[in-house]
Amino acid sequence: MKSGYTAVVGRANAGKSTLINVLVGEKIAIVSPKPQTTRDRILGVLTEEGAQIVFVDTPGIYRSANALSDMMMRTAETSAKDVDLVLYVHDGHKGISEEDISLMKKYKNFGIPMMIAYTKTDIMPEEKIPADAKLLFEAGIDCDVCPVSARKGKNIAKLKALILERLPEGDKLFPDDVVSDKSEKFMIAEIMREKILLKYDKEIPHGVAVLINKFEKREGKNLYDIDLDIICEKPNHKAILIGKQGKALKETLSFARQGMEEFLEAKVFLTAYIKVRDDWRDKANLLKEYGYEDLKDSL
Ligand SMILES: Nc1nc2c(ncn2[C@@H]2O[C@H](COP(=O)(O)OP(=O)(O)OP(=O)(O)O)[C@@H](O)[C@H]2O)c(=O)[nH]1
Ligand SMILES: [Mg+2]
Repeated sequence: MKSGYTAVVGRANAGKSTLINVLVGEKIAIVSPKPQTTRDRILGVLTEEGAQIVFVDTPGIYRSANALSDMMMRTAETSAKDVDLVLYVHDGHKGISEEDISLMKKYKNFGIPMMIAYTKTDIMPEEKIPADAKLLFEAGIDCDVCPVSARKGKNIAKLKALILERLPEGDKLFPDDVVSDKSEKFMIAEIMREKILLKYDKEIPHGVAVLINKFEKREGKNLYDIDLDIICEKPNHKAILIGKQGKALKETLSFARQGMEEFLEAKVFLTAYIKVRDDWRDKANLLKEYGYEDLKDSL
């Protein structure tokens, strides 16, 4: 059978996690319109008759501003090294800049087979696609460029077939029923963060971490009790998170509870506390406490 690891890399907000969710057919990573949504390396496993692709979702490339984003950039780089294929995701509707080309060249120089998923074709003129493919080729990026729309499901089967062509023959890497290397508890914290990313602006969501204190299924019931802390980095952020008379928080928690219920296919009883930990994104001990550890130390 064909099997192997495919690292999914590219700039922040390009559409990497959305594409993996569509390819795997399940939500393995959260998605938002804001850059730096994915903070960890997350495996998404697609198993089919005679084939298994292990997608490695990575934090998008973005300017580093603190110890957390430094760590995310290291994770993005390390994750793309020990794999069979690099799938570089490019947001087609943004055009192609010098920076895009130099980043693609950097990954190409890793010496691992590379392919480009040119995504978001649903929100751009079709005729731009061949022109951009030519531009890339002329710039020395001579790998396959597969135009796709993760949102509309366009060309996804073709992309999958192209990936499989490039993967080696090998044994199954994960059991058939495994779709991710992350736990349900991890996903619950991520869903909370996703709804905060969707609901609040500017630095607020980027300065939030979610810590699950309790994740328990009630005996004999399809109901989970979930208690969590929403950690923010400044007292005024806490005030914004709560909002006037607690309205913003109430709405966000209700939104998060619905997302958790869909994911768990069960009822959820959610309790959340907001805590301030000054500048936690620059404090090694707090990063560790909130689950952000350097990949090289955790592999
Ligand atoms: N129109 C359109 N939007 C898309 C498509 N794929 C992703 N998006 C949107 O692009 C935004 C970013 O998507 P993500 O999947 O979170 O992007 P990412 O590359 O994982 O981002 P980071 O984790 O921050 O690096 C979201 O608002 C998605 O809904 C697509 O095919 N078409
Ligand atoms: Mg992502």
